[in-house]
This record gives sequence, structure tokens and C-alpha cells, in this order.
Amino acid sequence: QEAHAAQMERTFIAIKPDGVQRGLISEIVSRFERKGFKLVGIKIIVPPKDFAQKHYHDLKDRPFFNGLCNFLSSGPVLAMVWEGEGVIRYGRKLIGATDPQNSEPGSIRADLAVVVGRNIIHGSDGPETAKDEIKLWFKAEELVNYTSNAEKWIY
Ligand code: 3AN
Repeated sequence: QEAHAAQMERTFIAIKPDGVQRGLISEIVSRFERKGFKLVGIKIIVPPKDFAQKHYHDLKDRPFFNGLCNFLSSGPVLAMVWEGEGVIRYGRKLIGATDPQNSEPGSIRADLAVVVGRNIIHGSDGPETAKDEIKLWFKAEELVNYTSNAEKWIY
């Protein structure tokens, strides 16, 4: 095992079935990539219903919980882990407010979605959820550690 610098912050980002079906993968990935964040894990899966319920367990008492879980498991989801300084908080900024009607123009949900139930993307809302969600969606060996040549220009 070779030594490497302390690992930077990581967050879990998922393009939900609406975003995948609408062909928005490259548009969304490109926004994180151009910013200077680093992709360290990616896969496309149809999450089973019980998996969706685990992912959204914090929302289990909300009236839309069942519909939300059915929706997440209704088709392919692009699951990703992005790394970089401040990526959890800034990732949320790139994504925009939960309801696309209230998201800041320029954010992903504002630019690409209209209603809260089809807001195309998920992003961890803090360090604890990031850790839990990365663990839920990815095995350790599915995540890569590497130094990109661009990093000396980004940091
Ligand atoms: P965020 O995804 O911005 O962290 P949460 O965690 O409050 O927001 O909600 C998770 C997901 O639940 C949202 N992305 C959205 O798809 C769905 N959701 C939230 N509020 C509603 C609502 N009022 N009606 C239907 N779906 C909702």
C-alpha cells in the first residue's frame, strides 16, 4: 500500500431516473467536472425498492416517501462519488434548492427541472450523510484514489 496525501472531502451524487431518461447525464457530470471536482466512483444501477427506502430513510414519515422510493427504483440511476475541497456544500449549490421553482438560476435544478417530485439529482446534505450514502451505494474497492494532473492548477 503506497502512502498518499490525506484524502479530500467526498460526497455522494446521484442522477435520478428522470435525469437519466431525459439524457442529462453528460450535462450534469460536466458541471461538476468543469468546476474542478474529481470523479472517484461511478456506476449505473436500478436500485431495488428496499434499497431506495434505505437511501431515503430520513424521509420515511413524509407523505411522499412511498412515491419517492417507487420513483427512485423505477429505472436506472447514475450513482457517483465526487471529491474536492468543499464538495459537499458546494455540490449542493451546484444542485440548487429542492424545489426547482425556488432554485437559483444557474443551478442544475433551476436550469433543468420544473417540479419538486422530478428534480433529477440527489446530493448528500452534510458530512455524515455523505459518509453513510457513499457506504450504502459503493463498496470501498469501487472507489479510486488518484492524483489528476490538473490538481496542481486547481489547488
Ligand atoms: P434534497 O434532495 O434537496 O436534499 P430532501 O432530502 O428534502 O431534498 O428531499 C429528497 C427528495 O424528496 C427530493 N429530491 C424530492 O425528489 C423529494 N421531495 C421533497 N419534497 C417533496 C414534496 N413536497 N413532494 C414530492 N417530492 C418531494
